Amino acid sequence: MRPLPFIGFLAVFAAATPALAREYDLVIDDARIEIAGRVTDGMMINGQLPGPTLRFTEGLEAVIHVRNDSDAPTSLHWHGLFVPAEMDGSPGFSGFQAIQPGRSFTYHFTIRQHGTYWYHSHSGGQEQMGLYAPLIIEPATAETNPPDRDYVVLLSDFTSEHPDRILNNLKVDSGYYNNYHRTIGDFFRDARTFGFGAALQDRLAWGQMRMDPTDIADVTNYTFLLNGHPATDNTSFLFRPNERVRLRLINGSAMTYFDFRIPGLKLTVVAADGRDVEPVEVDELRIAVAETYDIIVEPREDAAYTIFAESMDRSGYARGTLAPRLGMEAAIPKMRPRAILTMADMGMSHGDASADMPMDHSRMDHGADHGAMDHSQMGQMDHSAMGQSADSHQGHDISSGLGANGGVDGSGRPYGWGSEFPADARVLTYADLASATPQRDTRPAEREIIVRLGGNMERYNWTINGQSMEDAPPINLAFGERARLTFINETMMAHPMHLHGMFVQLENGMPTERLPDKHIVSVAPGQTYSVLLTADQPGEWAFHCHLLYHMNAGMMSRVVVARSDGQPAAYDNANAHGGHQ
Ligand SMILES: [Cu+2]
Repeated sequence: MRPLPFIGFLAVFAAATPALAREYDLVIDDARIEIAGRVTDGMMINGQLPGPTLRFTEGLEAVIHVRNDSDAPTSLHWHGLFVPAEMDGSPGFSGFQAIQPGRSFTYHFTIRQHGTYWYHSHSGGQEQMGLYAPLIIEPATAETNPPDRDYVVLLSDFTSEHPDRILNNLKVDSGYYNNYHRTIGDFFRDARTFGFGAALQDRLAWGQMRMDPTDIADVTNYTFLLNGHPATDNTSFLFRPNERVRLRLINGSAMTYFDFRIPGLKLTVVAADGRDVEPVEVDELRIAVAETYDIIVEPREDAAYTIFAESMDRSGYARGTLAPRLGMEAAIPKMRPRAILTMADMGMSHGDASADMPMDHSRMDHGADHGAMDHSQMGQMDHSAMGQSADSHQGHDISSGLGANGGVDGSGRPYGWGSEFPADARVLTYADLASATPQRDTRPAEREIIVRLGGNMERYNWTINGQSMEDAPPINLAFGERARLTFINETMMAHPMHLHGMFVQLENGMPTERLPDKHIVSVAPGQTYSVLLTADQPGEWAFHCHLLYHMNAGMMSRVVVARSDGQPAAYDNANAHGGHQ
């Protein structure tokens, strides 16, 4: 990455002034960014892409001065952090207002957790333009068995197109970036393999949903970056054989899921979304947009290993190298085929076709009540469902839906979500995650809140419970309330759902006290997942899909947690300590 000259500030690093605070100065500015021969009008933090890594220790005060030298209102949001609501940095929530050009804002809050997090702009498409960076927090007491090496591996997607233009293109034609539309040739191949009737039924069903089975990603044409560098830069991380190396994986992409592996090494996952989990050894993992995973690897050989993150739509990859010496390289794997989704991913049967198409029948009953859904009704959501208890989903065991599903047809083409993984690979699933520390709140949910994830592809509208951001009523929670959120994904895309300010506990089949904390829940296509939530962080919190263009096309709502003293939850940041200067 080579930032072109621009007017602005260089990095300013202030040492901690009060004994127990850590202070940072951040300057946001417009920037011309050139990566791999592509130039864009982007934005940067302290002239860096990604921005500077902020490091804190649990228990200390964070003081972060942000000055906006760019031409646009901006913001920084601390993704996954417990903060007072007015310090969360989401314009329009809890009284926080965007930082205007030429103005400054000081965020300050006590650090109440440790682990791997990141921060990014929550204004328009600025996250795509370059405003994202790692945020690492050390535990208050030293780790008992710290790794020998500790590296941040931040994955992201870079484009030379302006995010407003991308969203506009998608509004005009939701398939604008879908270079993988299936062809009439594919149809005849299906017809030969599955029979003409089955192939036709499948086509008709997709047409009625106004979706496309190859719609794995809405936006393509990205250059994928590892710590801001394209694959050709061979970003390297040094080790000595037999050392334990921690990689803090952060998916700071706007739109891209990655399948991550290091050929020749097992990955021991030790944290998810910043929270420690029981170690689980895998060959690879799929990292959703905005998730973080800490992994430990122990390379034994005096050899290079390729860090390989292929985008889920197989349009490219991010890559780095673990090496004993700089300049070494290992083989770069070939990208694997992308999966074709089937009606089974939606839990739908469609007449005779279900007998012939390569469906996973074990999952049909999983979505039984969706099976009765009229395909033509996709996109028209049940507005009445919100806030009501839906008995059919109560205690829904989602563990079966969290694995790698799908199969391979006679021609070897993978079908179904997650089916690109090799049969002999151990792939992390949500069902593997178990909290390393016992959950403090193990109460059952007092009520269930249904969260239907939907979309209308004719207008590129994405919705929660059938409504876009501007129309959606807030989800109101009483302080201290224990609730179950049940996500019902009625679309063909996975949605990485993010709740600000709190963690949710994913009901993944683990015992209640071992349920993993998550701040991103990637709900696979057509699946229903549920999470538990203790509403103990007062305020008005953003709740949204972390795919940037889904959020900006409506897939956002607000969760309001009343304060314990009965006062309104929303704050006015004119009265907050930070204040505009
Ligand atoms: Cu989404």
